[in-house]
Formats: sequence, structure tokens, C-alpha cells
Amino acid sequence: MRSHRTTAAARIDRRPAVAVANARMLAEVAAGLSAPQKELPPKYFYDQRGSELFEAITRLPEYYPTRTERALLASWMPDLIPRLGTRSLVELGAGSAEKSRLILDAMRGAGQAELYVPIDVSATFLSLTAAGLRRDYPGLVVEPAIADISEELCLPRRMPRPALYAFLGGTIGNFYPAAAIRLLGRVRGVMAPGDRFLVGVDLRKDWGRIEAAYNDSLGVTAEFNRNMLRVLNHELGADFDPMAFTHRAFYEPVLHRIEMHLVSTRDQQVTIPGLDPIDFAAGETIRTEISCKHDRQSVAQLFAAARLRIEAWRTDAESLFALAVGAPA
Ligand code: AVJ
Repeated sequence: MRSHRTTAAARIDRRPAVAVANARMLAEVAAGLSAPQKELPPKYFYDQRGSELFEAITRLPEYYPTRTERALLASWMPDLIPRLGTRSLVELGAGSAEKSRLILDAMRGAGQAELYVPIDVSATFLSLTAAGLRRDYPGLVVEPAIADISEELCLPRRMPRPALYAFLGGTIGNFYPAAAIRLLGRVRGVMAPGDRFLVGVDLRKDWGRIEAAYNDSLGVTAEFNRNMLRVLNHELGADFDPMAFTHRAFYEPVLHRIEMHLVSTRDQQVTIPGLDPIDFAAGETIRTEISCKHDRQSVAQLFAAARLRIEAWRTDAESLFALAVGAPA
């Protein structure tokens, strides 16, 4: 198994790959902005700056999910991982992989930290992360994959089993239920009998607490939200004025989800090369993210639709956040 993919050939090959990615992005943006409720996929928050803004969000006093999940992992993994016998960790949407270290530490403690496959859309974050892990975990093979998990799961041809597929942070909440089930189905499709799926979900609770997490007093989430327009300007040559849009986040109780929107402050027209001009009325919004909140039953339903069952479930004392282990049903 090779641990480095950056051969000269691979580097030359990136140009057409980038062109294809941008064509796909343009198509998605065109579809989203021509819908009655304008909408853009949340994966476009995460360029270098967007990833840094998200890291800043995770340190805000109002944003409880990250620190709650980290505490759950720290207390549970040293017990769970040896019982599962995990030899490979595949992480969907790895980001900075800070929490993955809690799983890798448990694998190392059990003497079986063999392979780590972080999958993310952000190439820069991924290569920084991989370099740090290779330094800190000698003997661990790190095979990062730049991929959009909403479309594909690319895995190394040979993986030491059992493997653990981890989808942390509550990011599954960004997917509409049908898309979440498709994603779980893709994971289920590559699972061997002893493999397990570990997912972090933000739990349904007092709305005020949830809304505060997406409306922080420093305005970091507002900057994170507007960053998507900067990404479109940079990647597609669009001419959004980020300051002509304001941040709005609210809890939608029937569908159990946070919605984040960007609100146009005035009538305006935006140009994206290759598309018809896009009109915004004052007060019109772009939905940039949904973040679905769960309970044990809603997770069991998603799992069942993908032929998984909840094998184990842990929450914190306040029932803010949960970790669920899924096994093939
Ligand atoms: C990274 C998707 C888990 O939904 O809470 C944070 C992203 N958006 N603040 C979430 C986010 C606004 C976050 N996830």
C-alpha cells in the first residue's frame, strides 16, 4: 500500500480534475439558485477560510456540539475500540481530524492503529491533517481521499478489517433524509460483517439552546455563512457582494432542523459567468444549510432504511449530543 499519492503524474492530472469539479459546482449552483427557494449546498462553506471559521465556531461558548462529542469520544473509545477490534478508521468529512485522534489513540492503545483514511472536500485541510498524523502516529498508514461524500466513497483497495467508518460532528444533519439514507447505504454497501459505523448526532432539545448555537454573539457563524459567497466568487468568478447579505438561522420544529439563510438586504442582480443573471428581491433568501436534529428513534429509522441497526448509543448527562454505533442489520 502506498502512503503518498503526490507523484508528478498525479499533480499534472489535477488540472482536468479541477475543471470537472468546477463544472459540477456550476451545475449545482445553477440548479439551486433557479429554485423558488434559492438554495446552495453547505459543502461550499469549506475553503481554507471557511474551514478556519468553522474551527472558530467549535470553540464558541454557544456551540456545544463539538466539545460534547469530544467528551463522549474521550470516555467511550478506550472501551469500545478494543471490543470492536478496529484496525482501520475511515472518516467521512474529516476536517482537521482533531477528534479522530481520540479514536486513533484508542486504536494505538490496543496495538492496532494500522490504517486511517480521512475523506474530505477540502484538499488543503486534508494534507495538513495527514502530515500531522504521520508525524504523531508512526506506523499508521494515512491515505487521505479528496472526495465529496454526498456522491462517492473512494476506499483503498485493501483495508485491514475490522474497519470503523466514522461520521462525526453531527454533519449527517446537513443531509436531507433521503440523501442521508443514500449516504448510509453507500457505507453499508462497503461494510464487511465485523465492520461498524460510528455517527455523531445533535439531539432535539430546547429550541433556544439550538438557535443560540447558530447565532453566536461574536458573529462568527454569520461570517462563516457569508463565506459561501466568497467561495462562489473565487471558484466561479461570481460577483456577490457578501456585505449585501445578512445571516439568519432559525429552528424549524416540524422538521426538527436548523435552517441557515443569507438574506438579501436590497434588490440586486448577481452575475455568474455561464449562467443567466440572478435576481434577488430585498428580503429574499438563499438557504445555505439545514442541520437536522435527532433522537434515538429518528436515528434508528435512518439506519433501518440502510440495513443498519443501532448496536450501541451514548449521550452526555444533559442529552445534548449522541454517538450511535451501527452494525449490519
Ligand atoms: C459541521 C455540519 C456539524 O451543522 O452544526 C456550524 C456546521 N453550521 N454552524 C452544524 C455549522 C453553522 C455544523 N456541521
